[in-house]
Amino acid sequence: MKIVAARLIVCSPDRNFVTLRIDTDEGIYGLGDATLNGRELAVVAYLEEHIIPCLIGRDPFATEDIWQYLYRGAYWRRGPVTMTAIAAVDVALWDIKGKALKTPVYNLLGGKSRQGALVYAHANGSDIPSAIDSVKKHIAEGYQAIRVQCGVPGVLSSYGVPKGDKPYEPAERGLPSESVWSTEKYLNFVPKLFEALRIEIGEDIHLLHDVHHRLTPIEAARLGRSLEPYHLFWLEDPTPAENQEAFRLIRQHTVIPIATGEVFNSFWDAHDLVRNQWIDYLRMTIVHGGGITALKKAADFAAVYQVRTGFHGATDLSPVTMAAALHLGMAIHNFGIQEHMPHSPLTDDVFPHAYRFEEGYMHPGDAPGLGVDLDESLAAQYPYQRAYLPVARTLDGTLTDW
Ligand code: KDG
Ligand code: MG
Repeated sequence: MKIVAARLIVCSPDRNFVTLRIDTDEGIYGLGDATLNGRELAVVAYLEEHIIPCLIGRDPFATEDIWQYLYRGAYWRRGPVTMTAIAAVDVALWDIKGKALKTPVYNLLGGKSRQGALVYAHANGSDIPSAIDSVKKHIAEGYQAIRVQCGVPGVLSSYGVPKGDKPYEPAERGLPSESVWSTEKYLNFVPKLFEALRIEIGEDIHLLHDVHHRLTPIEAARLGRSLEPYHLFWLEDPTPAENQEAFRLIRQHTVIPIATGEVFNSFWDAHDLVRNQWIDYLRMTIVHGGGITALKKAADFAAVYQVRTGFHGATDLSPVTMAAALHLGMAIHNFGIQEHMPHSPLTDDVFPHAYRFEEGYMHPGDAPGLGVDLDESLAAQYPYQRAYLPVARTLDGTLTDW
């Protein structure tokens, strides 16, 4: 079998998605997600100008060799644009392999290790009562694990909380909006949120929280310690992770489980975190971390240190990535949990898929390959629209981590 063509489909069914389609001489094609939120067209250019010409004529089964060719062969290693482009190729090739062998991708990665993938939903509210309502709504839908984000009194537009009555969506069309941040108000407020939640919903549901990289290590340690009575499933991105050593300090002060890695694009971003057991969950994602080939190795390395996976799964990761994450999550032994932020009904129509949610778990389905398709004529009705993630400033106007 040979690769005969590859092209990008860029569309915006409620939000932007970049999808790579690779075609073979046997009529089988594969899809890979190439969406890098807010920097979408950089990946399109990387693939169209620099990668696709090198793919034509290659054996699509050679996922390892093609990965190495694109990674080592470029000389310039790593970086989100490069690794997203490599991931798109890699995932499309695994899809082709599964379709050609007439089996779901999870069978090529070790077979099923579990019945389903535990997922966590996003609950949010502008204040504590509305956050509690949102959690109860998700419990009624069957979720057993729920991330909770809440408006902080005195802080305009907190992370993870929608501005209107539409579901929360991080990217906004137009130029970047600006939000305001106060560490002190946040640190004083969050324990009250989780105290109220445990009183209202009891002990059984897993609760998670995303700090979104906004604290210093010692502030994060204070937060972790103050949340210990509410036994969170995890505290996510407590501090930026470029300096992996920062997590040592957090670990010295609190036993709260720590998750990080959604912005990592190489396992080297996580190497010290994992081998020192400074984290409990690795959130690297298939689309930004180099694809199934790279994430399988990252997960296996993490398994040696009893670190489990918690793959990123926000709406900016397309249904192709959701499917890839579920296939890999079904197969590896150290799967922890999968983020599930449902796509809009329109996005789901553009990307018909075999995966499904049932009673707190997701199932990748048993279709050959990844089990996701792309309705190109529907996608064509929703062209790309420039969109960005917001930026954040502290109360005195200093730009800070969003
Ligand atoms: O593109 C950025 C989003 O995916 C990110 O802000 C979502 O932090 C996030 C999460 O945990 O889903
Ligand atoms: Mg996050």
